[in-house]
Amino acid sequence: MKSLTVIGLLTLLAGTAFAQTSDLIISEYVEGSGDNKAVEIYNGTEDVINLGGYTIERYSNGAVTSIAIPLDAVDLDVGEVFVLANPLATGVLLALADQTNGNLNFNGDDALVLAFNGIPVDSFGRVGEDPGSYWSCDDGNTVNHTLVRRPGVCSGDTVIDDLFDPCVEWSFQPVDTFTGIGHHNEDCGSVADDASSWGSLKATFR
Ligand SMILES: [Ca+2]
Ligand SMILES: [Ca+2]
Repeated sequence: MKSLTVIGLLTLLAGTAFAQTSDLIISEYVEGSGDNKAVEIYNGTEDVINLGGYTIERYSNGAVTSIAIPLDAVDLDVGEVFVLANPLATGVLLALADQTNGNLNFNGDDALVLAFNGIPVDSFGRVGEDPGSYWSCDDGNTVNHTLVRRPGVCSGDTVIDDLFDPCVEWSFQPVDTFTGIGHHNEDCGSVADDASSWGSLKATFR
């Protein structure tokens, strides 16, 4: 048996916990023309997650109270995304949607929160702040753009009312870009290729 210190083992186990996203995250935000609005939600955890109990909350124009959209209680497989769109969106976007809801009608200055049983697990924007027309940074702003979560983001933004700089965790694409909808790329690792999975741990001890 190879020698493996307790600290080494703990490091491996910690690596396992770090290897996936900690909960669902918002992986894409579509603030397009007309009613082309959508949110993509990604399951980067190691477990199938049923979306029952999850909501998208919309906080409009600096409001501190929200309109909640319950997600359909369907199973979201590991590595898969769920797309919520406005029902009046263009057909190309609707074809990519798993669920539609008319309350998904933000327009750049509205904060969104992904919550589970009312507890925030991720957010976009800053609840309680009306930024005018949009939040902005050097790369762009939150109106008339598609924003994709950066691959290195492995946990949600659960502090819903602090400063929001969209450049930190999001990359910008032109208005009405839908080519990234339906899949998400991250480099948080996965169970299959994680060197600290139980399988490789057992192999290490063998
Ligand atoms: Ca935040
Ligand atoms: Ca995507």
